[in-house]
Amino acid sequence: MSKPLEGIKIIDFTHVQAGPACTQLLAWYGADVIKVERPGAGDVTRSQLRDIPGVDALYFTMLNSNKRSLTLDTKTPEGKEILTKLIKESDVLVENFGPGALDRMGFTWEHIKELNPGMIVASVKGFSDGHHYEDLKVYENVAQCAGGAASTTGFDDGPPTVSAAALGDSNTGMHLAIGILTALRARDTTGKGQKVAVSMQDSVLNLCRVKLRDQQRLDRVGYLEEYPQYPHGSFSDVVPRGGNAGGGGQPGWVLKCKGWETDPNAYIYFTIQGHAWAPICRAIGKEEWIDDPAYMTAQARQDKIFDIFGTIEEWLKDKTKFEAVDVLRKFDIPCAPVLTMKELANDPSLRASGTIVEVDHKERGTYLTVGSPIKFSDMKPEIKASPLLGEHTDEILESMGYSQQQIKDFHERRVV
Ligand code: CAO
Repeated sequence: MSKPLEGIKIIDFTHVQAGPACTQLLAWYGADVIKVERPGAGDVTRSQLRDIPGVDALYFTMLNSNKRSLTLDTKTPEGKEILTKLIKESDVLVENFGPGALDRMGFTWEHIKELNPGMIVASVKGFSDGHHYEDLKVYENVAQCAGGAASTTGFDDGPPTVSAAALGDSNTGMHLAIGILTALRARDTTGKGQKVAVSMQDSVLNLCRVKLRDQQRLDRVGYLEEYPQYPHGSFSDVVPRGGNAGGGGQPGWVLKCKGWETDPNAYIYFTIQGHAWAPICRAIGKEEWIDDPAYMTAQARQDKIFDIFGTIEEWLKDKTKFEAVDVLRKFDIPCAPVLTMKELANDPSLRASGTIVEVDHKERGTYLTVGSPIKFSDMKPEIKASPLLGEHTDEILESMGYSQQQIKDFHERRVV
């Protein structure tokens, strides 16, 4: 089956998570992604948090599938020459080095544009160009703190908290992928490439959009009715941490189910959707609340919302999280069990849809990874193993016209 991005050649100068997540996505959909790595070392994640000695770590294998690996020391004159040639014959260069590293290597945007006017140069940085922190190096949690996620996550009586979801890394990579595809579409009509830049701070903030909404509401009215602080607690002048409250117009919370005393994940998320009030009352056996003026409107329920959650927890006491959801789904109530990574890894629906996939790797055997979360009616992305360090160096150099002797010399001089 041909893939939509077949024919797009990408120089993948990315490392760690933000950049690799972007190029992996493009590789799944058919782009030829050539991961350029330093000879002998490669992406630092190859050796970070290893579970099998001497074998590429899962951190690497789960973010670099479907790519080819070319080792190249781009600080040597011959390495620069090879990179120059590669730039001339590629469509996109993606990088997430620290600020200024590509320029220091001698490959400024102006120079790349001269070499290949159609080239799209896509970058991830911690902060945007011109930002007063533009010189900072940034990792995931740094971005979550700088982008507003940490100050608004967690509980009111605890410190700012980061999320396990990679809001700074993979999320930024996804934004960059959209930027690259947009620039490719623009090039179809103009013939010209362009520079695409995404900062981790901006990408986190984009996902924290509703918290900026809340800041403005707070500025105007002094309270936020969907937060647990309302109506019994107090508000300062900044958006507080809302615990597990729902972020929209429906109150929600994480509720205990049977076994919570020993199982830290025996919980469901329960949402009190306004128009589902009657079904909720029927589901939990509180029909008398349906027409009770003290309960029948969202406003009336507001000051006793945690008592209502307490009553629902009483009802949940003899039900596992799965049994509870099986009852509640019949009443059309938005809810879900709190699922562990172990449960997700073994979920038959996720296996069937290709969201959790098993991949064969030359050195580690089989491992699990997250496949494409985007589903297409005309394409089923095939998830292939990540490349070994330099696995495709010779074949890539050969295809660029280098002779066997030249390739041998490059190896001897550690250029590749
Ligand atoms: N050949 C020769 N040199 C190479 C090379 C190659 N193939 N690939 C990389 N290098 C060099 C670069 O030229 C650079 O050298 P100089 O600093 O001397 O110019 C160096 O290796 C890489 O520097 P770096 O700043 O990218 O690496 P770091 O480990 O110090 O920092 C990170 C890592 C992630 C903090 C930094 O890259 C960064 O801030 N990136 C932007 C934000 C980002 O993407 N962060 C997300 C990371 S995922 O959590």
